[in-house]
Amino acid sequence: MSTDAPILTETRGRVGLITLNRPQQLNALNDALMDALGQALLVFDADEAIGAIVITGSAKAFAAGADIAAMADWSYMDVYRSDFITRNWETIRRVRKPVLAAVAGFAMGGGCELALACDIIIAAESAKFALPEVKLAMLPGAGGTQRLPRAIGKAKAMDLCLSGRVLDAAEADRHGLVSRIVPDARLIDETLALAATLAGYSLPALMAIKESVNRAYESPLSEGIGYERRQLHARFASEDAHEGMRAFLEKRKPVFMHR
Ligand code: CO8
Repeated sequence: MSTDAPILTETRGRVGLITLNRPQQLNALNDALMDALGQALLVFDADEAIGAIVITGSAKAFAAGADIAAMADWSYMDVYRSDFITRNWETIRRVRKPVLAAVAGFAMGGGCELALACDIIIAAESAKFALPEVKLAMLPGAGGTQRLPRAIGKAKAMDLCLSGRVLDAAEADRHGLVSRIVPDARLIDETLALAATLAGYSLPALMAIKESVNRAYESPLSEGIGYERRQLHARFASEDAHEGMRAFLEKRKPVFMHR
């Protein structure tokens, strides 16, 4: 792939790594980038040799939001007819393998929303999260008004969405927006190491856990518990689950066949 492509992809063992690559525009998320990102996610998701996916940006910006220059002249009819956001941003919701965001620098607007759509966010100490759309008289319309309250509660979400203020990594960690904070120099290595650990587990188990946690996010507790129980019962149909339990009892490392 050429180095002026909007994203770069590579594999590290069983981990697929996607790097957003518009550094001059602080990785502003235009259609070309979001189309390419969706495509890369689907390719890694379908690849038997990949168990987890990492999305990252540059040292200065994970992504500074949707591309304001691209959007400035669009009309209602343009975005309605083209199904803006739904058409390509939501591809990430179809990915069944774990997706980790490695965030350094700005994660603003759509950049913050992209991170929120990932399963795990690892933040560098430099990470800065904000939903500043209100300052443009827009709204966080790529999932921000829905995922942020579920992630950090209504009070904080209202504060951030209505004020557009910036949350530093420490505050983001305190409120449960991110999974953990690491020094900037360790961001990629630590995220890849975590992704490699996940990718070493049984893939069907990872997918069932991801589906179940997402169900908790989207349904009442009683429905979520019922769904989780069915997923648990289904684990007993998995060769890997029996291998995992046998290996524990035999005090050895399990050998997973991803079945
Ligand atoms: N879109 C397009 N270009 C951008 C964007 C963006 N979101 N962010 C930065 N850039 C460009 C700048 O225009 C600048 O370009 P140039 O060098 O040609 O002037 C270059 O990137 C570097 O940016 P700055 O000079 O501004 O860098 P600073 O370090 O001074 O500031 C900031 C960094 C604070 C991140 C600043 O760039 C900024 O405020 N950016 C905009 C942040 C923002 O408002 N994001 C939200 C966008 S709207 C959105 O994401 C909505 C998604 C939801 C669905 C869509 C509905 C709107």
